[in-house]
Amino acid sequence: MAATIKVTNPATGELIQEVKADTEEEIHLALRRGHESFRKWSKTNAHERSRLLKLWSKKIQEHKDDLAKIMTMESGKPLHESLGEVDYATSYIDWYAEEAKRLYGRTIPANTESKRIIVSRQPVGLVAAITPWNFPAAMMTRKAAPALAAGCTFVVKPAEDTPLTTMKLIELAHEAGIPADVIQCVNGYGSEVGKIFTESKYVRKITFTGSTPVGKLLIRDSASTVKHVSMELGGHAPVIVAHDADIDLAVEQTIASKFRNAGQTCICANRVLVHESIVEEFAEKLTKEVKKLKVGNGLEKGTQIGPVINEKGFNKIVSQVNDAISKGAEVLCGNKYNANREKGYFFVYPTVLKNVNENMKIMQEETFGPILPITTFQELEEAVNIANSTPYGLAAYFFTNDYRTGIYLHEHLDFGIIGWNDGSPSAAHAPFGGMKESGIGREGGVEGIEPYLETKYLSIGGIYK
Ligand code: TXE
Repeated sequence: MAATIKVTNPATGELIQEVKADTEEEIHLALRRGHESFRKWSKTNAHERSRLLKLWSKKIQEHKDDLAKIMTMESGKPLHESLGEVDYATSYIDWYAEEAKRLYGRTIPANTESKRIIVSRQPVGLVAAITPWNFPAAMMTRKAAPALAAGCTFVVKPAEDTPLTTMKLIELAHEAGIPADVIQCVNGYGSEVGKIFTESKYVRKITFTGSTPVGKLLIRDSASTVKHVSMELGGHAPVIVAHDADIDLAVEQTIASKFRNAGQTCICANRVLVHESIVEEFAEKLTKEVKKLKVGNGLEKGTQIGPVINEKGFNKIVSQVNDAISKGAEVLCGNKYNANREKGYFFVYPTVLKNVNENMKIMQEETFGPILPITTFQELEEAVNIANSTPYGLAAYFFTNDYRTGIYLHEHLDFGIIGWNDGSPSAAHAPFGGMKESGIGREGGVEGIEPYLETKYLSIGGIYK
């Protein structure tokens, strides 16, 4: 295993910090500690776990500015987005601090007077999480908060690009009084740590946010010890703009969905399907607004689009744009870059493409960059078929003021999250997650604690002789 991980600023390529990569022995030790502390933590009463989670949330809010700065430096996202992410991250802790107190069981009427059946919920055990770089705070708390609330212990491996935000969050959890062995961070490279996590007999659950290919590997490797798995994987969100849509609203919300975090969001708009009768007006208004977006270092005031995370991400974006252009796509704006492979920074200017078709990679694969392809449809059924035609099923959006169109689309789109006249549907109180190859399980809402719980029942006999 490499001894250190170099964390660089994607806006400048400069080294921020070298983080020690944990050795195999250190990772095994962390897992053993997590396993050994499970009995005590799972028996800590729910109100106490709730109290500690609330203290953690409070600590994070007290360090909001430092955390946001670290996040912007290591991920590249604009500072105002990092500040927003800190709030989003604590909203999960606040939500699950309350849900911790609502882990109800039930009684089942028995088929004889002398018996009672009581169903109770108990935590699954030690949880190992692997998180991505695009939301280094929220993707961690969205897993840690329900895990701790349920009574599980938790070990996280953050993405190599962005470990610093996570390390700070863990430090704050300990300062808040959550025992050191109950929530831990280990650092290392994905495939190496992933192997240790999946093979460990101590880990009872793997929770992952990242790419679909890695998710598939983790599911496969978790089978050897029959672990619980939660997977939040890639997306390829369609936006359907019906003929009767409020075009200004559709433009505003599509931009909000697509260009946040430089398009590196699993639920961001990835392809826009516009009714042919309004495509000219939609494309013109959208392009006018997209051209105004300011690209720059996330720490500079006014920046709306930061750099993309790294060279691998940059290469994927450029290859999708070039593929689309070579197959006939028209560039309405963008297709411009400020990148330096030696220094290690990669800015992609927001790009709008028209005349795209189903044979282009951009219409089939997740882009993870600030590129928006526009195509047209005539009948709603055609739009639904295009929307459902990829292996992904995470988020979909549509714009219409006709309730019949809205209900039809809601019922026919195979996606876990649907925004109707809404480009920002995520919330701690809603069940986030995807269908098909976008994942398994839900995070957030009352559903988000379920994957951390086992169901157990007790059958009591001999009550009346
Ligand atoms: O993902 P990876 P990458 C998508 C998006 C992006 C693409 C590639 O399309 O362009 O994936 O991004 C860890 N065993 N998403 O390369 O590799 C890794 O260390 C165990 C969507 O960054 O999946 C990091 O912590 N773990 C997504 C995490 O997986 C492994 C967010 C994500 O990295 C591993 C990120 C292995 N073999 C990317 N290999 C979303 N759903 O929001 C890597 N990792």
